Amino acid sequence: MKTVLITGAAGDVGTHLRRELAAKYRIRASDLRDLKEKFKGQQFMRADISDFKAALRITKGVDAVVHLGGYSVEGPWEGILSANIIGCYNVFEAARRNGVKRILFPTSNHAVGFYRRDQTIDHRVTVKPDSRYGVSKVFGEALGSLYADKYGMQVFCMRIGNVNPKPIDKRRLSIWFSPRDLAQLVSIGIEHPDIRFEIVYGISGNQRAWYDNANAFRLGYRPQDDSEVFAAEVLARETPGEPVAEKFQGGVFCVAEEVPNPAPLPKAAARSTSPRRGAARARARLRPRRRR
Ligand code: 15L
Repeated sequence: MKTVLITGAAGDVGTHLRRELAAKYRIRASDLRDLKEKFKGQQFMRADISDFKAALRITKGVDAVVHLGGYSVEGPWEGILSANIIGCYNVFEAARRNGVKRILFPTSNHAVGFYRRDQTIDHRVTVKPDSRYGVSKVFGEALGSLYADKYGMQVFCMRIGNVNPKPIDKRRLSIWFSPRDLAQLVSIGIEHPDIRFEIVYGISGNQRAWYDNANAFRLGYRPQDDSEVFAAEVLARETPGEPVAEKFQGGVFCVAEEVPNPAPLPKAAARSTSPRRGAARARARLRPRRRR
């Protein structure tokens, strides 16, 4: 059985993944915070990845790293710099020094969030980040490319949409990623024999997808879920959003200086992160307002 390090293991995505992969891999879970949910047999190592020694400690003796750790939404530059730029570098470099060949990097739809919603994009498009957070994900993709070309590491970048048991709004109908499809794609990233450097989209088989996910399908990904089964329910509660946020795939990340994490679902958190409310907050913060 392979040993897989999951950084950011206490977060929502990390928790879904640990639950889904519990029987398949020996999981080493790492985070700054305590784990909200624990699964039998999973080792926990507390670490702050912005500290290189800590990154060295957690990457020792594993077969693969799923590097979820970091700042997961748009926010202040200092937080993104330390967690997503310095922390990401530390994890790649520590893995290399520890002889870990395979790294799965969950990048984000926000690396390409300034593509319009009427466009279909594949894994080869020029990046168009929609936020400082999106830029940090582009940094991680570029770092992965460097470590693949220069050091022969095997790097699997998943531009993740939104992982949730159900899609939470209209935008997420296009980028929804069910926990079991996440687990399938991550397993491909861990197991596929021919990974050198790949970019795929981390979404379910959504009819409303904005992505041509041919690269994931080529590697064997066969999503089991499609957001369409939730479409009527989701659209019934949707209200018109801010025009710039509505025009681009990245939604409110395209206008806001800060975006709260939309998970967990549904209740208050889902309501408080609707594009309309997020955009209203964003309008108040924007200096100067960007027009497109
Ligand atoms: C992301 O990249 C975030 O990590 C996640 O919290 C969501 O905001 C998601 O994008 C999204 O676009 O819904």
